[in-house]
Amino acid sequence: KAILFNNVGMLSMATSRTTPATCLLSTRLSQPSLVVPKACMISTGAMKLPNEPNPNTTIIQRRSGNYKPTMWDFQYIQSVNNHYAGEKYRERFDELKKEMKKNLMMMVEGSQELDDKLELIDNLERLGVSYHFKDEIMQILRKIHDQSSTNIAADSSLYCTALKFRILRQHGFHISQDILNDFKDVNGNLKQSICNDTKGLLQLYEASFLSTEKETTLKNATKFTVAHLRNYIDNHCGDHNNIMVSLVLHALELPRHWMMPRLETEWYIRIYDRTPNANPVLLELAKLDFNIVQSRHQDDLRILSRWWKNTCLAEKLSFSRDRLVENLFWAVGTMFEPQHSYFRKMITKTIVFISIIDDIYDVYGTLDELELFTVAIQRWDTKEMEQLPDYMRVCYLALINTTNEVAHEVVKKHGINVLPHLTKSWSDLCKSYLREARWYYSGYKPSLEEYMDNAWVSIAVPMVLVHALFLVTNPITKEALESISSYPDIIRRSATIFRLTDDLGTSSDELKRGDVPKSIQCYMNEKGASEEEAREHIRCLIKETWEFMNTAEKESCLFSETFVGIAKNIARTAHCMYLNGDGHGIQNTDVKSSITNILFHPIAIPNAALLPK
Ligand code: 0FV
Ligand code: MN
Ligand code: MN
Ligand code: MN
Ligand code: MN
Repeated sequence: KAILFNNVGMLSMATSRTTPATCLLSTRLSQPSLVVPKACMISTGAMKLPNEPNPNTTIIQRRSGNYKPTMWDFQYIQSVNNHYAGEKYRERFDELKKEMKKNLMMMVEGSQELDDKLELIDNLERLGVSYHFKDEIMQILRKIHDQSSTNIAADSSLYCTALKFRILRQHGFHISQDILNDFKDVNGNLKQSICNDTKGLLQLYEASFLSTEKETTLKNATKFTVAHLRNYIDNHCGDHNNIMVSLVLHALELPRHWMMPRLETEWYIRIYDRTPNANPVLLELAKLDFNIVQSRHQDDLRILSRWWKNTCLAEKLSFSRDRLVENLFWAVGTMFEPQHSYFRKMITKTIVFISIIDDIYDVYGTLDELELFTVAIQRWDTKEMEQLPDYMRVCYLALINTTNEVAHEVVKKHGINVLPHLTKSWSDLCKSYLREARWYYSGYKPSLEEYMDNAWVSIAVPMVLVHALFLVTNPITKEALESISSYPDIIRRSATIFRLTDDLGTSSDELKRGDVPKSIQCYMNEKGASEEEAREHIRCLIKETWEFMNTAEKESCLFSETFVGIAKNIARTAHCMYLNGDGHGIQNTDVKSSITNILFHPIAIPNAALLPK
């Protein structure tokens, strides 16, 4: 039986629904011969379908991602154990934590310098241990905030002012950019006299990324500080022992506000170790906590890898990315604290399905199969499995199982059935995937606006965040439930940042294997711009979207701090994953070493320090 596609391989959803028989054909391997149009035969490395059928069948040529196998196999993952879950470490940790708490409590009423208080809080956050001292930190900050609104210290340094601004704003206190007015000249520009104050400039640089849309002082501060900090690096290059050089280089790569928290911690522990006058209690506490948290992530990973093996998805859909460890890394980037293990496991499973289903749409599936799969997802019914080719069938049922597992958890906890919200988020995602596939097969080149209108959905962040919302929100309010289906601003902005950073990192490879033009290419087509100009434009859009996100955060009271943190952290993890190309699919060495440092290698702690006092 021959199947004829129309010219561009298009088959509308309506057609496939009314005449399912037409669609079935390309997918049934037992069917004798398939006539495949040219559009489906674009191929870099043709692949055969699994369970090769009888020899009369024309094999559909499919594209290939040429993805490498995972770098961490099942046996290795099962053997991973850093031993920091042990009792002796717990006891030592508790001692250190108690001591730190005492210091912080003294600081609430204490007369320490403002710089010292702010610096300690900044270090606690950077070293990844502030989650143990939330109340104490808020008490200290509330005092600082109250004092700063009654007496304005005119002689504060740029360093202290910028640090205070950033920390207070990060914690939701109202603080105006006008606090920086002392550092502006009569024309309203930042004074030239600050341009040799590297420590102050660095803090101002970090503070400037908290800008909302309309805060021009802060926005100008980014440009000003970047120029002067680059200058500083040019004058000190090769000075590897200079901590300030390391700090500036690191900050210029990504500002604090855009950094994945665990990666910042792993990096900063090594810097803090080299810092003269480092607080020894804090340093040991940070190292120990890092390793204890890592051992929890290793527990997550061992459990997930048994689940992953058991799904047989890597084996049955061998064309797709086998990236379990990377997928957990995304989840860790989103929420690392040890108590959120269940969240991480469920989010990792969800991301596993993104990696696979995205590859089905982008690489492996024929357009007919994709139409079918999209309908099946919209209907969300196990009966739909009959219509699907073997490889999709396994994935479809596994997806339904995992999604049901999330819904089951929520109904147990809150008595609310969120399954319709979860399935809608998958349906929206698959529709956006299909739209891209249709563009690809028809050779259509969207404008940047038209592309982005779809691409913030097709990056899958809205789907992930809908799942995340239900997993962390307690109680789930009617307002949150009602607003979620239209994807509020905080979700859209996070998704946009993720999409744009993903395009910067992955589009070169995607175009080589055959894909729709991504944001960079859309802009080039539309404006006749060079690739470098387009990339610069995308980088500006990312900065601008962060400003929108900062505004949305200030204004949004609909969602918990935890959820807003997740939305920001997923974008931050994307910044880190795509900093030097495609860290997720291609497994570049930077991301490999990041993953190794976060998930596998504990930080060395001198043994002596662990002996009970
Ligand atoms: C996207 O890859 C993908 F599958 C990722 C990044 C997995 C993790 C996703 C989230 C945490 C939301 P790819 O670059 O192939 O995506 P596009 O959309 O460009 O095909
Ligand atoms: Mn860095
Ligand atoms: Mn893709
Ligand atoms: Mn895709
Ligand atoms: Mn991509």
